[in-house]
Amino acid sequence: MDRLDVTECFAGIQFPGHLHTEQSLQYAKEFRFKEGDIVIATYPKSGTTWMQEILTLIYSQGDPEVATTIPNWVRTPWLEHTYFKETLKDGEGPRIITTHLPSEVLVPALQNSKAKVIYLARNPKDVAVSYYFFHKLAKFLPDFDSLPEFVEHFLEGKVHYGSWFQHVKGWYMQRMNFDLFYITYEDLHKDLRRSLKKLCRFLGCPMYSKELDNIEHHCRFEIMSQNPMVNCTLISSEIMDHNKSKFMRKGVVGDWQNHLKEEESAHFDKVFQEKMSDCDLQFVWSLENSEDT
Ligand code: PPS
Repeated sequence: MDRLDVTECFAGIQFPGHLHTEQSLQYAKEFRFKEGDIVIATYPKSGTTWMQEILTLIYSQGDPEVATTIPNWVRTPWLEHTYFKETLKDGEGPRIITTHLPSEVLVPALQNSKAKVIYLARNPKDVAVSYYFFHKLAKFLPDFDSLPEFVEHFLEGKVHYGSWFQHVKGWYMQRMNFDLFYITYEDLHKDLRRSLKKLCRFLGCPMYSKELDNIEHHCRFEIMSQNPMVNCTLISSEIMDHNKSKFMRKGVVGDWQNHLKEEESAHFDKVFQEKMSDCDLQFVWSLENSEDT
């Protein structure tokens, strides 16, 4: 069942019909989390795959065996996907569950659970650019003629998985209600070692420095982009056209500067200020001057 051209609407949000059905989304909404479950929650293109790899490596104490032999969608399955039920395993370690669902869908299930949530956010200009190129690669996402056209839809929240603004604010606001660790893609870039230590502390996983060295090494972009278990090259060209773009595309902070014109960036800033005015979140837009907004 490919359903590449189908759009599934759930909780007022559009999802690709490929791997998402009314039933799979409802199952996700009512999922019974267990104590010890770890949930990676992200808006698309925020570094989800990076976090999946980091958690895999934390729970293998830096040994790359699992990360290089088991696809990431098996070891850290997506809660809302049709295959989730069959894929989620009760293994020796904690169950690592990934989701792009917005907080409003999952809060009822999570607030009565003892699951730990890691929310990873990324500056929205880089998210938008990465997401645009992903639309070229992924045949289960709609076509857009140009980046400005896509950015307009993105700013209005009229893209699959909904509004970036609502997603980030919605999850961030839940940090008082359950065990939630908020971190950004840019934090991982700026100081991976420090971010790993903070994550390990949150997860209650003491780590030797040699193990941290190994985790740092194996989750580098250069290594991950060559790993078929995460770089999506195992996915057939009927579902992803690997000639159009790469899943592990650039992996940098500030690539938007190569794609958005000055006036497009200024318009983006204006919408960002308006939509984020009720929130104290800061974002790093480039690492050259580490300018926070
Ligand atoms: S998805 O489809 O939502 O699961 O995509 P997601 O994994 O969230 O985001 C993909 C972007 O993350 C980049 N990425 C990395 N950057 C730096 N280091 C590492 N190790 C890494 N792994 C993934 C990936 O390249 C995508 O960003 P862009 O900007 O398109 O390169």
